[in-house]
Amino acid sequence: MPEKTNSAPQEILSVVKSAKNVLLIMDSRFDFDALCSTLAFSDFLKQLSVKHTCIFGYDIPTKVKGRFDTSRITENVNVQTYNYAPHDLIVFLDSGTVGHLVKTHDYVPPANIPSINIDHHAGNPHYGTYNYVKETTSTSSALFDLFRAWHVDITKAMANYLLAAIVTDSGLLQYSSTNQVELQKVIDLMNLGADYHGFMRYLTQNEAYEDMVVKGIIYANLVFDRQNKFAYSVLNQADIDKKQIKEFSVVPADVIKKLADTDFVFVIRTDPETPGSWYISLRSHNPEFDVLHIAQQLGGGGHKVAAGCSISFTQAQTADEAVKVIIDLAKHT
Ligand SMILES: [Mn+2]
Repeated sequence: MPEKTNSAPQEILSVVKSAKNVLLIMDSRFDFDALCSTLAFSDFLKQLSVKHTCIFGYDIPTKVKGRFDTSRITENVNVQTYNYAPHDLIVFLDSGTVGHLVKTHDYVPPANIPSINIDHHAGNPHYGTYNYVKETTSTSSALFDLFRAWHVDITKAMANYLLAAIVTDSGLLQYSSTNQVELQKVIDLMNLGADYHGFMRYLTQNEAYEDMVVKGIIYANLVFDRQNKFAYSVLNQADIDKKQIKEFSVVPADVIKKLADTDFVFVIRTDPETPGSWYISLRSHNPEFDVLHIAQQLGGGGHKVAAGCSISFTQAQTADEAVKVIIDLAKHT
């Protein structure tokens, strides 16, 4: 990957300060990093008295709304037909590829409005007019660096947002991205008032019934190829509907990635939000195994150890055929 240059933090700050009406668009792949980076950036804009709007193309999970006040984010906005005219700056947070602003992966930002791209995904092509991409645990971790460089007054609320994103995007401080610098950031955020224990309890000791049921489906459909050191599961929307599950927050591939004696795992899904294709999320069990390479060959993206892509129903009519596509690509990884 060729080295791309980041904009200087002070240059980004002056762009933000001179904006009249900023638009924050949340990435289609909802997670705490996408959400909390947006909330923290919004609080920062409030401090600067910069007018702004936060939009998201989909629903924010109900469980999350019980933890964070997301009322400032307008949900289910069609970002492809949205009227961008009132805005003079767009901020993208946690979008490794700008196309992923929509689940069909074909989003194209308006050409006439400058943008800031703040992110942590490997291979982010620096699609913004201004870019700050740092390979770290989370976008919020990169944002924390910017806030400190900008001498922002990081409130307790902002510290809680940043901490939630760092903790979740690092797999509860377990991924290899969790180094001394990131752990120190957690300490620094706790010193700013962030409630680490409260958030951890909310995350780990508070499982929704729906999530347990979905995990049950994923485990029931688990296929383990011991010889070739991979495993996969299939999560069909029909099986979810049969159990009358309307909403869940399980990240399917994460459920099986700890399986011993595998190089990698993946979950194949049908998702009503991406009709016409299988959605595949891949995870490395062996940290040396590069699943991003597989995803990229199918037009997807992500990280070396956690990546996603889709395969159209015309390319693979059944889940078994989709499995075969992945396995053939994996053989050449
Ligand atoms: Mn992230």
